[in-house]
Amino acid sequence: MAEKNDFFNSIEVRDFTRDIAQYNLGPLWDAIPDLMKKEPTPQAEAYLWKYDLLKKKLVEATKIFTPERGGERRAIYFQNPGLTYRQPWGWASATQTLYAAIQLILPGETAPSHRHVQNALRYIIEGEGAYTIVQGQRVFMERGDYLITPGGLWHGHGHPGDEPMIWMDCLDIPTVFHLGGTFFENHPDHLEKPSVPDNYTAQRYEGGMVRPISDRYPQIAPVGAYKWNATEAALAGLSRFEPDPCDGYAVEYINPSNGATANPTIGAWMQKLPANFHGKAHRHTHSSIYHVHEGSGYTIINGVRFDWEKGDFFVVPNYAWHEHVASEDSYLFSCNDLPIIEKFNLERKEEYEKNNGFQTVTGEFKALLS
Ligand code: GTQ
Repeated sequence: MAEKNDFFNSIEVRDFTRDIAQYNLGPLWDAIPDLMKKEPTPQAEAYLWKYDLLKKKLVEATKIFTPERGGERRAIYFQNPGLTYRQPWGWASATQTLYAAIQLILPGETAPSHRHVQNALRYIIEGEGAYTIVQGQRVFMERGDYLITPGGLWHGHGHPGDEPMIWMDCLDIPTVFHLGGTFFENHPDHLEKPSVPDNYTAQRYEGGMVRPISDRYPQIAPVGAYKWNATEAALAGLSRFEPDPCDGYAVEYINPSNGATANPTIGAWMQKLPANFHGKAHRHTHSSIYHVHEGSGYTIINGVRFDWEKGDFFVVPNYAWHEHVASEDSYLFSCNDLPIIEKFNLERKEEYEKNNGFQTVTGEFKALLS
């Protein structure tokens, strides 16, 4: 080892490194341990945002941002503190691969229709009466619904109702940025006009387990909205049996015409953790962003305890040990980059062996309060 350090520290080697740097070149022998780590060491950090703070900032944003003035969506994104390398505004990443945000629309407002190659999903948190219009279909949103807008589809939002609505967005923006593949276009009309009946796809799939014969061949988005009632019923059925030791009772939203994840690049789950559930710790290559639909508890991430309650958001970075504990019956919505990770054949999983599968708590995360 001493010999290796002598080599790296030698004047000859340092001078050479400096010399080639002027030509925008670099030495592999210096860089390889950083370029190819033994296992994932993400720059994204485990982090948690309290709902009280998020809601307060969204309400403040209604004072400074209006669709007339801003021409866009009123969304505030989660900036992972480990991924701020494009300062001052950061690089809009919650995990290495995924962007997530919280969006508020007031009655009477519209968010203009546009389309982009990035895949998007929404999870509805509060309020009712607003719709998103995707490829000519108005999809009315209610708390607990999961919606998808796969890449390339026109989408805008409108709100004929009478109370503010809040939802979560998640998109593969950082992935598309790194792949250098972004394309974006505004719709020629401010808000696309309906061309099919309201809530068309959810009605076509109302039964859940059967598909219309016309969907025998895979469609991009045969279902636009996965209604809360159906998800809750699926979890009620599942919870009559033994829970998964790490994840309790969990279901994944899928595309019923091909069995793949509902959104091509972003996976999404709803999981139910019964009161006093204490899941075992595990880790996996993919990363996840969680939103607490209901309940309270905590998640230990790499030894640090993150307490959560209804509305909060938290990030489990790649390959971080994590275990969930519920104080009361809880529902966690989460989305993840597993489909991206799988396309590169990178998914690996490990169960925590020590201490019967439970981590030792070494610290507590102090969330920023409003
Ligand atoms: O509502 O269509 O947070 O296109 C980011 C990009 C929301 C949306 C975001 C978007 C949207």
